[in-house]
Amino acid sequence: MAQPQVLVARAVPPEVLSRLRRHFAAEENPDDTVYTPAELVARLQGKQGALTTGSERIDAALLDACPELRVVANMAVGYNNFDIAACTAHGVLATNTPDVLTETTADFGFALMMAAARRIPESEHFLRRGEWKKWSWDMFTGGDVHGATLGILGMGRIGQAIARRGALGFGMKVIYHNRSRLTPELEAPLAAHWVDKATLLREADHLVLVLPYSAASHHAIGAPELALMKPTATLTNVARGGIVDDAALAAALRQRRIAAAALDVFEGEPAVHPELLTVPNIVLTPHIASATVATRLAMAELAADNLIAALTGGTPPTPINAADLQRRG
Ligand code: 8YV
Repeated sequence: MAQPQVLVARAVPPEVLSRLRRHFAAEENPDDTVYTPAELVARLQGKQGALTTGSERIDAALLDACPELRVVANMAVGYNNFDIAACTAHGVLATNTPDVLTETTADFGFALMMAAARRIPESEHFLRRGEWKKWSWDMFTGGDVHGATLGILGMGRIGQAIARRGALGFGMKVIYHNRSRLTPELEAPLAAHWVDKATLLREADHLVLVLPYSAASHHAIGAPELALMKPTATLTNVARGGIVDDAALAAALRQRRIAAAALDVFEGEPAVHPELLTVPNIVLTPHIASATVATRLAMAELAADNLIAALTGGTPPTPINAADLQRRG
């Protein structure tokens, strides 16, 4: 029987590619080109599966044009690049890569928050520019992290992992806002308190965003929300671009409405709002919160596990819409 055909839409670790080649006729992308929607449609012709990343949008128009597609395996936990309702309507299974990146992403979120609070990149730039001529008592004084109030917007797996670092490692008070409250068993070891969003904004010394992007979370942090925050507070986003209104954030940082920010994700990335590039009190990284060698490999392996299982009669380990597909019949 002919092997299923799949598109590996972006470059992945070579060992994962070798594994995929054992199961599939796999079209690769060794140059790691980001395909336009039209190129993606063209390359998906005759393919039953695709391994995608956040840069490939899978929507109704693409699915209409690729009728043989049966599974899209995202190498990411976030899947706002997928129209899940459209996938289900087209009978396409969508999968993602939860859990394997939780602790790595939490490490990075915490590191970004600390870098913003303690002004690490800002002071490093000053040193590299040769501006360090003498020590002064208030040179690059920032805000303490230990003992401060950590605010988390979006208390899923990664939010809880960041809360653990804050509560258990740094003696922070943890408050959070989420659609649903954690169970008392999950809240208790962190002494975490659910608060409404306005209270979270008002009380957090360090606010970290870890919620999924959707129409509902678009610009969840804009000028009105920034206006509620303490002038000494920091804001960190390791979730998705578009959750923060980048123009409003740049203005708030310039006016010192808040002390500092740290962003790993941007509206319209890889483009970055030009104002963010010129404010000093911000840490900017190119969407690398999950980027350790071990975790990127684990993500690619899990995406491959999903693709292989879906197209060879197995049970994909981390489906997104399997129950919806079953209901659809
Ligand atoms: C990915 C991420 O690196 O998993 C996610 O949701 O944001 C990152 O870990 C990125 O989306 C590439 O697919």
